[in-house]
Amino acid sequence: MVARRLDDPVYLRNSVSMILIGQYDSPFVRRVAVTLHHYHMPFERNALSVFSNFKKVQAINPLVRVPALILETGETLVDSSAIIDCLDEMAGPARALTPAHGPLRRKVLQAVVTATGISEKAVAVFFERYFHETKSISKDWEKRCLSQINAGLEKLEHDCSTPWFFNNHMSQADISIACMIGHLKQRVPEVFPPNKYPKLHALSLHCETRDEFVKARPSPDEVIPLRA
Ligand SMILES: N[C@@H](CCC(=O)N[C@@H](CS)C(=O)NCC(=O)O)C(=O)O
Repeated sequence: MVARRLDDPVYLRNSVSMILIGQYDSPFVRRVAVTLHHYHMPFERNALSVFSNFKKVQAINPLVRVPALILETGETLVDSSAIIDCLDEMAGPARALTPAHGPLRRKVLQAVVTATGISEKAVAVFFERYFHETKSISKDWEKRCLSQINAGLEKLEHDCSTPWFFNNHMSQADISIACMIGHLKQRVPEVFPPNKYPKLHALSLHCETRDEFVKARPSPDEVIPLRA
């Protein structure tokens, strides 16, 4: 069984390909997976859950957060930005989805941090709702997070070009934004009525038909376990 092999420390040490840890319902794990597929870099995946597999994830990342990527050398990388930085370096400057230098690098990175910032706020809203009874949810905190998400989406909608976020160049901005939107639709759907953000909606549809996105779609079992 693949899942058992991937839990075996001996197998992990001797693995010949990279191993991505985490479920695709996380926008951070998914953007790493889409990037790996885009670069045609072979990898295996261990879809550990930060909830139901707490101890196993903690053995890989003390913070119990995903994604983590175990390299062929056995080295473990955590945090999607640090992982993608490494993948860009492996892909080389000609193929890298984040330009190596100059104004476009700054623009791509700024769009990416807005997208990942929105995802962080969406995770915060989701956890606030998930871990509290309705009467105990902090309405002030929820309202603050939702307003931050809305402002971030408005900024991205304003800056969004076509067919890619930056005209004719597919970049890490497109991947991070599309993964962020996919996660919003799943977890906080009320913040993304498609007609409110037509350019982002079109970008998301454009991305989601591509092979690298289809290969990294969350399967129905990649969901947070229900509360007892
Ligand atoms: N900055 C991190 C964020 C990762 C993150 O927040 N991952 C979530 C899953 S969507 C997680 O593991 N949460 C568990 C926790 O923080 O307890 C990254 O880009 O990788």
